[in-house]
Amino acid sequence: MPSSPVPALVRVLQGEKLDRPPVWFMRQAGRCLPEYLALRSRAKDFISFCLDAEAATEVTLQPVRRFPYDAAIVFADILLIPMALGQRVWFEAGEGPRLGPLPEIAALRARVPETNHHLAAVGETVRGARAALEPERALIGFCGGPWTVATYMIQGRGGDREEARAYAYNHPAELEALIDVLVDASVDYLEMQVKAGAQVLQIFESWAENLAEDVFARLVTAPHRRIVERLRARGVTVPFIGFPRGAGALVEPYAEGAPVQAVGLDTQASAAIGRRLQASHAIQGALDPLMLRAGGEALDRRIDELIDQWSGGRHVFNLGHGVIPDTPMAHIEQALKRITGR
Ligand code: 1CP
Repeated sequence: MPSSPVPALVRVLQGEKLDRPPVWFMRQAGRCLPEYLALRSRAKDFISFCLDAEAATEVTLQPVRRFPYDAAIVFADILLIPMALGQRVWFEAGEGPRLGPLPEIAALRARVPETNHHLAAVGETVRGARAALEPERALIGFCGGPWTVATYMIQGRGGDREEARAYAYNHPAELEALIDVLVDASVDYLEMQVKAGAQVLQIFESWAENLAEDVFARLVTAPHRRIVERLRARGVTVPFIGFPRGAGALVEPYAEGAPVQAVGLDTQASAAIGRRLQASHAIQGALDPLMLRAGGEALDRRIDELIDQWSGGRHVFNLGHGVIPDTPMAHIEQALKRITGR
């Protein structure tokens, strides 16, 4: 019986260097696709849309139908975890996420065993997407980094993270306890995604910037290490991508301290830092989403440059942050053609 091919993304994360980097884009599902917006306009609200497995499976698959991406990412959101733990979460149209008051840590902790019960629909989405996806394409599961999720829980919204950083200094014990709860819930949630068919896991630490070195080690690197180690102890073998966006020079101590197989790089990451990381890791990312939106010859030139500068090691082509909602489809097509030749 012929065995199914190992997707290019998984091969690179497991240690192979391929001639062309596999490619996917963060936030490729949802956001900019017209077929997403049509489906989304019929949903009651964003959270119920994420928890409608049939709709979420469809949205997961939409980008790979249109473009030659090497992976699909499950359609969900990092703020489903606070919702599962009992904090109110909703989305204000045109503004972004809003969260109700932060519950007592003990109340959040008591809900951890129920996480997967509340998020069972995401498991179904993963199962449905994996069943429909060609074997050559990988399916990526994800969670938010505990610090990033905590910033939303503390502030009740996005915006600058000053309030969350102030909380970290004013209430260090409470913050550690909150992060512990998020680590525990994320471990259960990621295990569920792998059992349902996720072949790669990414931790989105979108707000890793502006943290002092020791604080970064405690709030970002150590919790990521606990997540990966706990999943390994449960027999989970899939590769991890850690993405500490905004880490700057701290991305190197991060890569040493968090046992991830790939490190996501943001738009400011230099060629040199990427090359140093490639000695021990696969690297992913760095194309500015604004450049993708702008398109034109400069986009092709930058794509060639990124591929060239990191061709000596393991590289997963991606953006340095998510696709911007009003990115023209033609520019995504242009980028993928340049990267894949298709
Ligand atoms: O109205 C809508 O259609 C809602 C827009 C939307 C979408 C499509 C939100 C609200 N979340 C998502 C899906 C989503 N979010 C995915 C799956 C799709 C994909 O990646 O292709 C993923 C992986 C996320 C992850 C996510 N959510 C992050 C980490 C990545 C990043 O962009 O930094 C963060 C920070 C969130 C919070 C969030 N959810 C939604 C918004 C608008 C935001 C950001 C708010 C802010 O800027 O603070």
